[in-house]
Amino acid sequence: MRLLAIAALVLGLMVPAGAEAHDIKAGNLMIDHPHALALPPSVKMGATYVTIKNMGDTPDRLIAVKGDAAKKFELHTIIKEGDIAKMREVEGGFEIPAGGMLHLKQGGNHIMMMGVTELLVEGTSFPLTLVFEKAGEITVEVEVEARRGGGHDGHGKMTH
Ligand SMILES: [Cu+2]
Repeated sequence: MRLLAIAALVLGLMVPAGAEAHDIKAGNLMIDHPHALALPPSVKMGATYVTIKNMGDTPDRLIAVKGDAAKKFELHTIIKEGDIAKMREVEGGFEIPAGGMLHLKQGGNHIMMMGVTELLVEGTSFPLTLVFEKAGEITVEVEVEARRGGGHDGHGKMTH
């Protein structure tokens, strides 16, 4: 048992304490690990990431995001123009396929926060309402996490 635990630790498979409370189930959707990256107070643009699993047999869509932590939330994707990666708002939101998942992550699809109104400090959290085409509105608590890799996650280098 001990060996197994160590192996799991080495492989990064250990689930941190409290992780279960972090998963929110709403109808057929499982909302996993909503998180935002900490920002210096002078930075007013941020991003939130989340993984949404659809355990149902019909697709759903994340069509909008609402909250008080920023003046405006947009659903962004990244397009490549030559060597330059640019962020674009997606029309009609993101699909969550039946039996599949939507994985918003650094360097990929994300929830853009324009005009951040809250201080995003590591260890704090803020409520965010995800609006789904079928499942309706689901409010989750977004945890603010430290920026890894010295902030070179690619997001800051992108232009709108
Ligand atoms: Cu963006």
